[in-house]
Amino acid sequence: MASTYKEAKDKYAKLGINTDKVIDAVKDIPLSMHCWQGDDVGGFENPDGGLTGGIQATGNYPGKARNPEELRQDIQEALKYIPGKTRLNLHAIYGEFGGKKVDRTEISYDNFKGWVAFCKKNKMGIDFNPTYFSHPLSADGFTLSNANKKIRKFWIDHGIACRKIAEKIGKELNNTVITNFWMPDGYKDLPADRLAPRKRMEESLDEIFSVKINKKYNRDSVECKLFGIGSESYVVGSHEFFMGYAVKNQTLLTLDSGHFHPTETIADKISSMLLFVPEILLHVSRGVRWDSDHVVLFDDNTNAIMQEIVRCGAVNKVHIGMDFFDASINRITAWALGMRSARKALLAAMLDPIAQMRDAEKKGDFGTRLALMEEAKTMPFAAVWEELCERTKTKSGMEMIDGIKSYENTVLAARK
Ligand code: RNT
Ligand code: ZN
Repeated sequence: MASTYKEAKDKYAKLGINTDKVIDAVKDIPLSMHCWQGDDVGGFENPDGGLTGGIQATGNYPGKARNPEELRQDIQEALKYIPGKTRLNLHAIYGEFGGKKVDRTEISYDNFKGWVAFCKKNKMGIDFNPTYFSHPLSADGFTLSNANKKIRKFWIDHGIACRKIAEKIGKELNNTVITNFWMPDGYKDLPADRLAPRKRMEESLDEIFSVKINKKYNRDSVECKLFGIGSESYVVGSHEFFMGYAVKNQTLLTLDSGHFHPTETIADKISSMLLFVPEILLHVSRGVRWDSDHVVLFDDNTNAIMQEIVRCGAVNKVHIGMDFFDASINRITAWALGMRSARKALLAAMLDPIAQMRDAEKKGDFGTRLALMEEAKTMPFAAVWEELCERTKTKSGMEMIDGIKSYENTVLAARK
């Protein structure tokens, strides 16, 4: 135990906070790491197919994973630098298809066995996503809300196939998979009919969710969005659409930090939605001027999100997942920094003097409330973070930076 930690521990103790207990608790809160940072949302179905759906990974940093083995190798490397319980978030296009063409309606659990084995070995839970983009049948911009019945049916069947895969994964791991539905459906320019696609989207989802799946092993979530590239004027699955859908059908609701107006933060939405949906899924991301999916940092936005989860007492009801993909930097650095930042923010939120802040609030003493929030920022947080990394045997600081560099110079550099 470092002496700086002992000092920090004493300081926090004066505020009534037991840092040992907090370290113990925070390391067990699962954070879901998205597989798609590792290969720029490419997947293995058609690696040269290109990313569509109005999302974009920009950059061309060398050494990206080209197959499941490389992706797993990179995840394994990233895990050395990521403290605490980590889940793996898979997209349907990351199945292992053995060079065969397996269409999205045909995928099955067997295509994901390799991932299950990997996650068992690493004691990781799995989350899942049907892939409603990067496919010829999503090329006109519409999937579950497509006016063409056959296309709609195709995507409904894909959704059902994914829920079944997720259920089986959950059974195998004796754990609950959260399956997230994000559909890019929308128009670049002003629609003449905003209602009909939304009605079709609702009906398609109803059909997908009418298939009985054991909730112990799979729970479904729906993700809203303001706009995408090429769907600037209209997105079928807007915030109101999916908030309404989730409340009515009691599914989970996914809140992605990049999916709202630029000055709107998802932090303030958590306490409201917790009253009306059973659970929430977060896609923690960092939009720079638009939904650019930059690497998550230990910044005000991430802190505000984690503070809300902790202050709502909702660590068991809010599933925290990452959603960023930067192709312009080392992808393992991206994973490590994003995951570490989220965990840091969670730790910081749990070290806040919440009882004192609430006491001041009750008394109407808002000056003290504000002062406590400001004082908390200069508490010796870094020492507690370092202690958490040490206790979880996580490499940090220069050891992390040098470790990733040497992996880049050896493993990544050999990928040509
Ligand atoms: C897109 C959504 C969605 C995707 C992933 C790859 O804007 O955020 O969650 O990023 O499914
Ligand atoms: Zn997202």
